[in-house]
Amino acid sequence: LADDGSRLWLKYDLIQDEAYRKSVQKAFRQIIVLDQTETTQVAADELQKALSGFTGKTISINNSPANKSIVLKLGSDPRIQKNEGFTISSTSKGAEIISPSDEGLLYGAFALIRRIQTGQSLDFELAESPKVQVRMLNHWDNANGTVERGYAGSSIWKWFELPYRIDPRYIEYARANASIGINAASINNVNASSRFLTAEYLEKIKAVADVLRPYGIKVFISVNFRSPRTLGGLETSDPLDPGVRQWWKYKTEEIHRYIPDFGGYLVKANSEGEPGPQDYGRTHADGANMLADAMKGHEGVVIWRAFVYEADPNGDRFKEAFNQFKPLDGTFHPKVIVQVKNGPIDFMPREPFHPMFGVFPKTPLAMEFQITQEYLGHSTHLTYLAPMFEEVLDSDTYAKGEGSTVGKVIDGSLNNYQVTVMAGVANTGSDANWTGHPFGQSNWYAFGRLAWDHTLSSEQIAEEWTKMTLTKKPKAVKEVVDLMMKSHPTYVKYTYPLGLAHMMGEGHHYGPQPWLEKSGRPDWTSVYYHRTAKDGIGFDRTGGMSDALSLYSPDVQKAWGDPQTMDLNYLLWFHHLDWDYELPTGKTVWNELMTRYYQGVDEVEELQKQWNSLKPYIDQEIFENVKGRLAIQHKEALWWRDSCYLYFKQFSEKPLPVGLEEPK
Ligand code: GCW
Repeated sequence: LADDGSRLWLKYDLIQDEAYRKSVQKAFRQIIVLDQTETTQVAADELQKALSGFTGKTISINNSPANKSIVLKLGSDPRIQKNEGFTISSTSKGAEIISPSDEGLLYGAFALIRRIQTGQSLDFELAESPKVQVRMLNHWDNANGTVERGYAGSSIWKWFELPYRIDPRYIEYARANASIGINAASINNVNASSRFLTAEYLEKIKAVADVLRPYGIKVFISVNFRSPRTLGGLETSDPLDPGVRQWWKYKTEEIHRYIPDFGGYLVKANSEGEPGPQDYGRTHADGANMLADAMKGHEGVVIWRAFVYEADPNGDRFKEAFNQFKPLDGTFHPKVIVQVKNGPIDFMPREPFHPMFGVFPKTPLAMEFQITQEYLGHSTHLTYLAPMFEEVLDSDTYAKGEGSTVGKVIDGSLNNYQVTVMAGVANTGSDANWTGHPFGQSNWYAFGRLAWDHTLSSEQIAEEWTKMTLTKKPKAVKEVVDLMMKSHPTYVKYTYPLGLAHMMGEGHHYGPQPWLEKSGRPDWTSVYYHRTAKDGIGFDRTGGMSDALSLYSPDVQKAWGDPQTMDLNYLLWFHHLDWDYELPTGKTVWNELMTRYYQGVDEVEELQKQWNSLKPYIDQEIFENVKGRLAIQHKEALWWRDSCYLYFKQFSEKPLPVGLEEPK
């Protein structure tokens, strides 16, 4: 036994349960493709690979109808709501997959494979359609092969080899994404180099696009707003300048000569030093609309990020994006989508949902999640992110009354958006197992599943992934799922309990640095966020200097406005409280805070024990890999706990609650 994890969840090993294996073998003797396209061929090949692996018998692919087969057929069904949807009718005597598109057939094929791989009954009817149209990975991969906030090696894109050599991993990447319904990839960092728009790089990107196309994946490019100057030799990049507009028009046409089905542009502008329309006194809408105009006549879209803020020491970064973008709602070109991070600051371990989600009826908003664990322990700490994604998607904005969840904003149903997008910042890298931490794979998997259907439960996704990736033994599956479900709350406890945020080490964003007082910008320090003082802790956003809570609907304000009734996980995001303030738990703020830090460490110890008990059921290499990382996690949970305790104690001047031991 030695599994390097390179196959991800696509493990088509012989089914161990003999009776089940025989029934699969009997039901599916061949694969029939009635409509031959590159994509249906990919679907058939995948089914062949999977079923041959599951049964130990080679399954053939044919094109004339026969009994006991899996039939892939283009067609319609009233239960299919979207082009990429599909139905599967399966019995012990064969299955039929129907979709109006060949991509839908591919997704249907993977759905059938998933059913078998997770050992479910072969007698079923299934009808699925994706809830969101563009389900996308955002790579923060640079032209020099490094990955910004990447913790699993270097970029998977071998720019120096492309377009001449196609790394076989591109195909594995495409398979993995297609298997979870991801249909778009923005291949380079949003801190974008103009180089990606040169003919030299467009040729390389074309080669990648050609590999991904049969798997239903469209390529997007992140663009640098200053490109007309850096590449085109123009004197300005002003979006209202006719020469600049012409330049983007020509560039967009050129891209389409390489990639006719180009997905579109992703733009980070006037954010963290990146150039943008504001450099010329123009608005985000001016910039985005210019690019959308350049896209005229093509299917591509412009995804414009809302991750902007200003360094005002007396302001509140929480409100910046809202303030800059809210007045622009209704002024964007129909091809523009505004991409918003899940929370108002920056992918902190737990943030309240971004207030923009409640107030953008006229411009489609995209969700941006971070799959890579920038603030969540990189690839060292075991943190299953789906419960956090779920918490955001299920949050109620109350924009149109109760039930106006963020999920319904994103899928377009609340405001009738014409284009819908969910993006995740990728955690892929050149490591053999793609994500560094073996459980990092589950975050990639879960993101794709939730982008397809945000109503799936994080627990159900964990169970699927575990059965496909780690073990099928019911007892062990239960333990692994339990461990995964506990992991995010545990991480939050030993790092940022009670709604603390932004206390990580400067630059690398890994360990604790709550004492950080000076940085390149006032809102990059720690003290700006936790506001610790002799009189207490937390950022008061209920009025006064920051009334950020007022950006939410009255119902949300009510829910989060009162420390006695609110979800304590968001407490210090909105309230500055006296150390002795008594919480509804019966503990003071100080005692509750310390109790959570200590619980966090204890819970890591429990995770370690739980993982150790799984040894007989998990591949040895994966087992040892996770075990080693958990040991580091334990050491670093202590580091977080102890340094935060010692730091806060200087202000609270209080002892640890009874029963908790001083750090060694
Ligand atoms: O989270 C911060 C990161 C930056 C990143 C930026 C962004 C790509 O620290 O590395 O830049 O967000 O999302 O633009």
